[in-house]
Amino acid sequence: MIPARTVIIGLGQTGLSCVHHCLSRGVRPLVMDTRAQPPGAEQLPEGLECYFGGLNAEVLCAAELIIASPGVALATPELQQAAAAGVEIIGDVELFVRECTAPVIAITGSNGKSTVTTLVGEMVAEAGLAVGVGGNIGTPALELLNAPLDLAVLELSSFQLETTPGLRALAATVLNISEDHLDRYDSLSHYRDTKLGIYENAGLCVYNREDDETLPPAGSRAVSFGLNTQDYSRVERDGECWLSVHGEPVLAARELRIVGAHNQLNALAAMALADEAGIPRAAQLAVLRRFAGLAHRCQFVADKHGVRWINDSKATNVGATLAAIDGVADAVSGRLWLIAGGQGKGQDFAPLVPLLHTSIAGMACLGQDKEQLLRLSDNTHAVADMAEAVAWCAGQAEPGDWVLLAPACASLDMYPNYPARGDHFAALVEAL
Ligand code: N21
Repeated sequence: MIPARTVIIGLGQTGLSCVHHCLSRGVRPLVMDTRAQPPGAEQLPEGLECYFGGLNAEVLCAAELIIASPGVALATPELQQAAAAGVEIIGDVELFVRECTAPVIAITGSNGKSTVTTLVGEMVAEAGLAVGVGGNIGTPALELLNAPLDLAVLELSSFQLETTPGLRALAATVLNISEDHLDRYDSLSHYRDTKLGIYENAGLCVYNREDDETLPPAGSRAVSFGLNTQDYSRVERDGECWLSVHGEPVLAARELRIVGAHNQLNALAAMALADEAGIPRAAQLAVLRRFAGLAHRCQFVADKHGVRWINDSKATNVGATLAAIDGVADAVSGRLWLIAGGQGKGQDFAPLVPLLHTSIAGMACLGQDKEQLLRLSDNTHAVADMAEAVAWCAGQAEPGDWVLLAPACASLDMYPNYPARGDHFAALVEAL
């Protein structure tokens, strides 16, 4: 039951999905957004009460239920006041899990969650089941309620997990933990603990054997993946590396089209989750053999005069940038040029330093926090924007070299989101 006095905070695609859900359950919600002209406002049905351009504490404290956007921190004073007044605050995913009758596979982590979510979704579909894929990628969770489902596969951000106490996943994973969103969390451990919330009441916890931060609580039913473990792992057969399950080789690693050790881990995690959902191995392997990767995720853009340009705009944190560089390292014959910068979100960029001294020939730095990147080493170069970054790299690179956009930062200082940043980069490269 959704109470009559329900307030939705934060519009956009997710906020609109909450509005439609409430209306379909006979409740006319009030809509609030800190932005004066929130995206999606023009799509609101006529006659709904709206407060835009700030949060109204008085209205919030008088509500029976607040559905808060992942874009608004629970630490916001007006929300804290409402919480203190006893108002229940949940997110859109909580509304979803309260009504979803199908089992849920839940995926979080600092990096790889979209890749694993997509892989598992395709595996379930390949097995002939009706699957809904969404959450933090693609379709808002609530829109998955519109069709009958055998299984839901959800990518969940830490912000969504904060407001989803009712999650009871069939299987849940924290793929890895590295620094991110320290503008919204006071410490890495706070960020990690929020992510580990995905394991609460999960039927199976799938964790990363090589990342202690992903360990589920003692007593959990759990299985691990890793490059050197006994569960979902790798073995060598006839001098070749195979993905293996309980010591049994199932797929030669070279059959994967997505490259790098981190993508082998992503594939192993996907198999572990799909196994728990009863998906036949053959369906899993068919997907692993054909999946070529997501847009803006180490995506090949063009070869221009012998220089190869790669778009990894989705690298919005340092961990993703490290994985991208590691992933392309084997293929790069010449030198590697990096384009990075944007909103650093309080991250420590120091893990990039060893690479700037070895595999990275030079780094073009742009955006709000470029000064932090410029300081890291001598081979950094300040640019005003993406056009200058592409021009500088084009001037430096020689045939055989690679240029990688993997910014280690959010794009929101310069773009609406990371896909817009990646599209702009690709257009500039195509025009070379
Ligand atoms: O795209 C990028 O370059 C960076 C994305 C990040 O750093 O990872 N994303 O912080 C993404 C989507 C994130 C957080 C939340 C959401 C959900 C939003 C809903 C509302 C996003 C922002 C808002 C803003 S609501 C309101 N006032 C970057 C606002 C709101 O300003 S992320 O993990 O009332 O979608």
